[in-house]
Amino acid sequence: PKEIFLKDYNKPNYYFNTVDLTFSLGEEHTIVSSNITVYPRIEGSSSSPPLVLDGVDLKLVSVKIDGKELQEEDYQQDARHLTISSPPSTARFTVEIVTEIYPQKNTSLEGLYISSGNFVTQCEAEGFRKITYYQDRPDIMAKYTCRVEGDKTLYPVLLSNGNLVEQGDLEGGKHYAVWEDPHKKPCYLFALVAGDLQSRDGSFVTRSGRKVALRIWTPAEDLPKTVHAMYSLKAAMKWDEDVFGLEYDLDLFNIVAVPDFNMGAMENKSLNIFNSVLVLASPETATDVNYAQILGVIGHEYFHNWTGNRVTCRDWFQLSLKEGLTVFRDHEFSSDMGSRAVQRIKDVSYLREYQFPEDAGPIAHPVRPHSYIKMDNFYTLTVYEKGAEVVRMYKTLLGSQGFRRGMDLYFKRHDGQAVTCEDFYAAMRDANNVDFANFLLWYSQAGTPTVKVTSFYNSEAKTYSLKFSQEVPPTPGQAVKEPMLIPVAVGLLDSNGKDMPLTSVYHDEMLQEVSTDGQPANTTVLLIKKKEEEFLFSEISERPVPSLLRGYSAPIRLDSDLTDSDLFFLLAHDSDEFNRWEAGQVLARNLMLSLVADFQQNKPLALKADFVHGVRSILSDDSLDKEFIAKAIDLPGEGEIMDMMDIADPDAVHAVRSFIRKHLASELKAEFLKTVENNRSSDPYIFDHSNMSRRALKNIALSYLATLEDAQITELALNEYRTATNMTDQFAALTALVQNPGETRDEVLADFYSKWEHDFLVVNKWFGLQAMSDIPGNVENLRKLLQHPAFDLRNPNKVRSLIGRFPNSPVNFHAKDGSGYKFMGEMVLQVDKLNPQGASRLMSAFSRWKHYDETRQALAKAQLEMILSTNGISENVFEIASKSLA
Ligand code: B3K
Ligand code: ZN
Repeated sequence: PKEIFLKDYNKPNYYFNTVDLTFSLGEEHTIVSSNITVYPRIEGSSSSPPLVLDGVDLKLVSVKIDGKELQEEDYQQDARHLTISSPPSTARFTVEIVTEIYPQKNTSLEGLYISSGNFVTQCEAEGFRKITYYQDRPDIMAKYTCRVEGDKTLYPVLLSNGNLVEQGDLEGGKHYAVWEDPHKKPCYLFALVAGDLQSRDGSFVTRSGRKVALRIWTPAEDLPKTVHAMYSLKAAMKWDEDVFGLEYDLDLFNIVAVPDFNMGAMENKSLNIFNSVLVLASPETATDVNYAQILGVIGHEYFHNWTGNRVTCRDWFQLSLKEGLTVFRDHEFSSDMGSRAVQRIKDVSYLREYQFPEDAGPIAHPVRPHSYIKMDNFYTLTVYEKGAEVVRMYKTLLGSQGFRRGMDLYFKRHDGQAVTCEDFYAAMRDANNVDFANFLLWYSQAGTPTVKVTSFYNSEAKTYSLKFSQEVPPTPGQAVKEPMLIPVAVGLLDSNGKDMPLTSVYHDEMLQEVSTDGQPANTTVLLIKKKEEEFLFSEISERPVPSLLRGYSAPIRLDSDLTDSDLFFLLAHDSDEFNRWEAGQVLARNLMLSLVADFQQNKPLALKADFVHGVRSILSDDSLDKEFIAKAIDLPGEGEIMDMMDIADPDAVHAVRSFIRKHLASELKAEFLKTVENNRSSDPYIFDHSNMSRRALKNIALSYLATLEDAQITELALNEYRTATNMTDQFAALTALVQNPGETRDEVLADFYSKWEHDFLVVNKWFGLQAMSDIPGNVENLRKLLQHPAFDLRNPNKVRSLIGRFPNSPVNFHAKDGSGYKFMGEMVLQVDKLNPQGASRLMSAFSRWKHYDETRQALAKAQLEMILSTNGISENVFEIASKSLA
């Protein structure tokens, strides 16, 4: 396998101007004809460089240049390329290529494939080369037309990018449609769908008066479940106009939902293709979490129209240019549609639970990676989630208006271009006339920085000092790191819990006025630029409690000298809601880590009264948002705690987390029962913040209560399960009940399946719930479920539910007998034969194998070695396995 490096980027020798494609769809094979107008990058040079086209799994039928068929000596072919040795040295020539492909046999789900009898494409990152020979790289941007021909009965709907310009009937029961996309695009944004689908139609009038037809396509029986997706699309279109001044640029926007899809969704120009789970929702079948994800992802793909499509990436190393930015935009969108604080809590929890471990293990890579073997392996949490945090930091540094100026300049400069992360940085810098020099290190240095803070109050001088020191840990290939620019948003609380006015601060021997520009009142952003920095606030009349890293202003690990009593104080008073939650999390993390140490030394576990008291006071504080309460009383995940340990101990962490949950449930039983009672409702399901919050709070209370394994509670939960009028409540009750092994568990699982066996998305929830279960020896249940009639190794959602979710139960995945690792090792190899992308994603379960004890390391290593030594593994799996073992 060949490793590709960012430093080796070269401009292409040829550009493409127009691309005319014709697909003749068939049951045995599909014929693809492509007609490309080509021009050299350097015009008029005497000898023309070869034209190298990418192509994989293609049968070449013919190649013509300027209408003349090439003879075999005029080109070379290998497993990955078609090279035309000496193309004409004219300013412009045409290349016509005919290939034959086999979508019916394509289980990799990239290129053209079949899902539920319909033709679907997925081209990002490098799937277009499985359709035809092409320069498959994002800096080749061209105007496309696409003619699709197929059987009229089997494929009544024929879609591609852009506008429908012609359609009609053909002989032999066939028909055709011609699509024309007026916008230049890279081939990864090409799409085609052909099948028996129906649409929900809507419309949106842009602020400049363009009337856009909106269509969401699904099989007929699923159409009723597209109401929420249509609502989400309109909300996203409006939001992008309001917040970024960005309008949609065509008269038609299509979304197609398909059941077999490798990831969540794909932003193909005007023809977004979605995994059904991110489109279809009804109150009876989808949870609040599903509804919120649909809103976020429909937004995300729509927002790509500007951040990704109009302005795209020069090369795949720049992926975060579009993904980090678009994730940031979808987070902002979801914040504006719901609760900003709660959205921030969700996003940060996710980052810490999953991205931090990635950034600390063998696959750690910068937001802009330096090299890859398979690009598909780099659609990572680091590129997406840490990338979004990097964009958020620009906004924190520049303020809302400054950030908007930067975005405006970015589009003004680069519309229609394929650009780099430096171009984005330069637009932000130039629009604001600021220099934030070492900020670019966020793109090139991997690893989560740790920032230590110590504070000192001088009661005589009335000054308060905050001393910071930063450390970026070594990561594979990057032993030594430089200090980065870290924005730390800070407020100081007085003894009444109110924000102190901040007037001036000394830094680098200079007295500066405090700027709270663009920040909430009395919050200032301190810029940590060097390894060590001190800031001295003046006119501080009493010892304050500092609220540090407000809103989580940088993706770092903060290590402060706050005491438990400071943290309880912040939990009760901080005006920054995120930091109120965070104070509780720090308390919980400290508690969990100290109990883990007790557990490891066989000491009895005990819970401090002030912790129980803290949870009780949050739970009974009517002034708080209910979803905030639900988040605040939820303990940090097991992954987050293990990530903080030198040697992760899944058994200890699980025992401790379960102990605290059970103990809280018994101490606060009355409060939890009251919470369930008070937040029940039999009103029809509404997806809005107040109803979601109510359900979230009720359901977390129920989940705590169910840890008690008490007959009365089981009855209560069963009753919630039976009387639930929506999936959120029904699934929450089911989840609560199946925590404990036994007859009730088996019965209720069987009941749920028999209720929902006709609905594949609900059945996936059922698989997922069982996969994540902590009940002892669960791996045997999963092996049985692999044989279940509803399971299918070819469908990525099913694989993700039943196999991909298994590591969410660390006790079972990391079982000391190695049974979990063995199961996963076998599954990786089985899936790899069908779908390398899916297999490689499963590998992430092993990504921190060196972080466990020696016994576990040996067992995990044996699986990795077994995988790596297997003949015929994909490049995708090879890359992750070999890097994990390096
Ligand atoms: N851009 C796609 C991801 C494509 C992944 C290819 N392996 C979805 C998204 O991030 O919007
Ligand atoms: Zn994206």
